[in-house]
Amino acid sequence: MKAGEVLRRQRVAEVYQRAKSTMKTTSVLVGVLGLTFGVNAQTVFYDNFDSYADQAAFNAVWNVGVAGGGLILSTDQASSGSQSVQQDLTAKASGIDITPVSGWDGAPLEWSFRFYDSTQSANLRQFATIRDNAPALAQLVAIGAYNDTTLTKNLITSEPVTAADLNTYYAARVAFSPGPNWFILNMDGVPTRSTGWHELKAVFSDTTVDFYVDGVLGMAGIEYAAAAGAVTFDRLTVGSGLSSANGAAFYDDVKVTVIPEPTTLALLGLGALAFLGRARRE
Ligand SMILES: [Ca+2]
Ligand SMILES: [Ca+2]
Repeated sequence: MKAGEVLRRQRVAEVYQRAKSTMKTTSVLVGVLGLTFGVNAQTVFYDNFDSYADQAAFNAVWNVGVAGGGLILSTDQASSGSQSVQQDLTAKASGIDITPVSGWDGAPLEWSFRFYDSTQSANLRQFATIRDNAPALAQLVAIGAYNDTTLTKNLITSEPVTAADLNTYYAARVAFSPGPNWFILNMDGVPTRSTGWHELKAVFSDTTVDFYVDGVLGMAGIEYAAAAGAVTFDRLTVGSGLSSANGAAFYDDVKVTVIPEPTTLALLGLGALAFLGRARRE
């Protein structure tokens, strides 16, 4: 179980105990627990690329920030259904504007996608991004495979990053201040690169972002915003827009969700209980 999940469950247990000691009605407790356990992530955006009848249909939807004609709708690989999108060896990218959304401590913003890594024997330039693009590009966060060995952002060891490191670990970028630009996702226990599908994910709180590879923390607590709500993400892109002469990649299941934390939900639940209690007395 992930540390965050353990913490979450502990909080749920605490809230339950608090509610149990103060509330008398069983049905009310059920209501609190329903709120705590039953309310799931709010999906802001999801695309599995399975609904597009053809390339033109995909191009019509992912039609902003397009480079090199956009990604290729493909049935060669798929994490879900039968289709994904591919960036081949040439510079390609496809973007879509989404409902502007921010990450908060009480309701973290999760952005994830499935990434098909084709080779680790040579460096790739294959990644996806989430951007605060409007009214002007103010933040750009990327995750994927990168080949810039001039990046000196091994945030754990402070040692220079080598080509071998970049073949071993996925990389991420927080491009604008207060971010550190590119760095590698090499915390202990993080899955290393391998051929096949991987889930790459960023979880944004008020001012920091955590990165996950296949659900395992790859780098934690990277600053991305000067203050809570300062960054509002409004655009997603798949494909690096850079040539990737050493390997192609596929992208699938691009998702943006807001995850209300149990404490937030429990507070909402307790608020509702207080209201109910008052209503009953009156
Ligand atoms: Ca799919
Ligand atoms: Ca914005």
